Amino acid sequence: MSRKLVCPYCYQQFGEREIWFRCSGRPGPTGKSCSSQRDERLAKRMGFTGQLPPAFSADGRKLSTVHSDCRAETNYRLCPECHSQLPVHFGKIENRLIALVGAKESGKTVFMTVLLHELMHSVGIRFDASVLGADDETRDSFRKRYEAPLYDNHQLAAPTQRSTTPMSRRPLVFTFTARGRGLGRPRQERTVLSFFDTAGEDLNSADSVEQNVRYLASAAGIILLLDPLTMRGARGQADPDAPRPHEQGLDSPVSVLGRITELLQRALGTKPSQLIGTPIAVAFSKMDALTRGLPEESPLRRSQPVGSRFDAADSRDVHDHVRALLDEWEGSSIDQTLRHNYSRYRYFGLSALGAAPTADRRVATGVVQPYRVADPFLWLLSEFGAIPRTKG
Ligand SMILES: Nc1nc2c(ncn2[C@@H]2O[C@H](COP(=O)(O)OP(=O)(O)O)[C@@H](O)[C@H]2O)c(=O)[nH]1
Ligand SMILES: [Mg+2]
Ligand SMILES: [Zn+2]
Ligand SMILES: [Zn+2]
Repeated sequence: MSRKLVCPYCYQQFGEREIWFRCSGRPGPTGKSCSSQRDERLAKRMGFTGQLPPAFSADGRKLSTVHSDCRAETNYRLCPECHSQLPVHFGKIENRLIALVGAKESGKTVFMTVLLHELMHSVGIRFDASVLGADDETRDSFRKRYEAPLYDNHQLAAPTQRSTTPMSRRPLVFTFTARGRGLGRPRQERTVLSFFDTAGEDLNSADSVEQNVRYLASAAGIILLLDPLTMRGARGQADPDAPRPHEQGLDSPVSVLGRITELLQRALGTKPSQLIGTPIAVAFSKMDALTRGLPEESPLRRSQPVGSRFDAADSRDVHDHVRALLDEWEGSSIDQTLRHNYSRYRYFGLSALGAAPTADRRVATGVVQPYRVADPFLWLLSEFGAIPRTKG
């Protein structure tokens, strides 16, 4: 059995047996220890140039092995491709990568920050789940570069730069652990989350398309974030006070979806007659700018679900409502594209900030008040059976 695993850092697929190890660097039984050096592979692929004990291949199905040079035991397991250290129990537990994609300025960075913050706090409590950064770099960089600026300084990050340097290509990797939906004994379901904070235009330039293709092809689920304020029909209905995205240079949701669909078909080798099987959550961001124009009874004005199961009926209501809105927003071709190319898709409407930011990119009220920000993610998890859902 050579089950295909996917590295959450470089998205390369490999069999469990192929997993590498890194020497612990501690002295072995004879007192000999290996010295640290730069790992060229890690430097090239992930931009990490620090000194580390040597990497070597061994039987990757084992959780630990002995390094033949120093005879010391090690349990640092590595991706054979990029030499990143793999999360604990990698290969022994389900690893489901969730890919987040969307055009530039669609709200990906803010969404990812608020989603993870919510998962670590209120949504985590709701599902009795825990979310942890899988490595030091993720823990450090999430806190410093994403969470603190938004939650402590109430400042939105500058637009994500195109990932030209390898370091900025390193995704943030988290493990999400919750009690699964299994019929018998409750079991812990673990999901590895890998967020590659793409700059939207990366999906255009040829050099970075390759990593994006692997990212999409390896994903167990996709969250596609679309900015309704870039749609002509929706702009007319938006709050006059809400800052509008600049009109030039931004891709319309229809063309973003079209390009993602092509990339996916190519990456997965989908035949013309086949539908793409990867579940895709099509989420409209910045809904705070449109709420006032929605009818009173709109499910997007309801308070968000709070139960300890994914609310399937509520999600259906939102899906149907958004589909109806697409007609008004002049986005019917989005629905056509999804219907003709995907076997599982679901619409969402959400707001990561809960209100429009100020013109100088600050959180208007000083408090981040997300609305339905976790719904797309919870839907995907419920599709995988990793969290329970209500009968809907
Ligand atoms: N009204 C509103 N605007 C938002 C929200 N989230 C993001 N934005 C706006 O969208 C801009 C781009 O967001 P960002 O996350 O940097 O987009 P990215 O380029 O896709 O990573 C931000 O500077 C905000 O002005 C939201 O929840 N509501
Ligand atoms: Mg960004
Ligand atoms: Zn890797
Ligand atoms: Zn060694």
